[in-house]
Amino acid sequence: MIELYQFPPMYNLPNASPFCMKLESYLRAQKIEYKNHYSVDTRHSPTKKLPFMRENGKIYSDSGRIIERLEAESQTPMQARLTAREKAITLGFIRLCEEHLYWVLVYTRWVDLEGNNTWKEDLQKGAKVPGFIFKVIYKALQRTVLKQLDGQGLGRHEKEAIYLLADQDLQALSDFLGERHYFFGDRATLLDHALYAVTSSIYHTPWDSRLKAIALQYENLNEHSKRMLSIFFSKGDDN
Ligand SMILES: N[C@@H](CCC(=O)N[C@@H](CS)C(=O)NCC(=O)O)C(=O)O
Repeated sequence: MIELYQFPPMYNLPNASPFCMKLESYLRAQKIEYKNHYSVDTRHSPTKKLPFMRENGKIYSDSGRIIERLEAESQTPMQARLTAREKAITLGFIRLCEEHLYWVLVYTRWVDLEGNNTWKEDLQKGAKVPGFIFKVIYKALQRTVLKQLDGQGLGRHEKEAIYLLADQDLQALSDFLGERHYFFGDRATLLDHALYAVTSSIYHTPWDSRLKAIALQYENLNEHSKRMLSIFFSKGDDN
């Protein structure tokens, strides 16, 4: 059985991390048995990021690479019915969600204090450490995040530009999804799992975030996020 190591649930979502959410809904969709271990400790992960999993004594990290391995081992891979073109589109859009739009979510949480941002307080509520220790940990984490945003490049733009870039991402995803329930066919495939994981995190942001206001303009993406949450976690109408 797979042992899944991921961050704890937050904001009435299965997870605070889109990558963890994507992997967990994939496992559920594929009816793969797993056991959850909630933790914020990234030290045992080969990439020092979550999620990671343990199977037969071996540890694997990176949601995308884990899914790739599970797909290769599966008798009924999720992506099998897609054409090469659909798989190519999937790869491009997943990169957009995870390597670009995700970073705007990170910026919204950790950097943009507009709209009564409660990220720090919300993290503190979930942390089981005294306030003064939390402050030190939070400062260190924020420093790391700022470095990552700078390295990725998004953090070097001014705020207006960052949200404009996110709007372009969401517009492209919304246009491509159109009126369909799923991107390809009548069942969710990997792109659906990657997308809802990021958009749900945006829609469930409890403060008045600029990113959430932008995303709410895309009704089909909001419906898609609710649909995926309700199918795989019996959640969805509470954002
Ligand atoms: N490509 C990785 C990304 C995982 C990732 O970025 N996880 C973040 C949380 S959303 C993390 O663990 N961050 C801790 C850190 O960067 O130190 C995947 O798909 O699993």
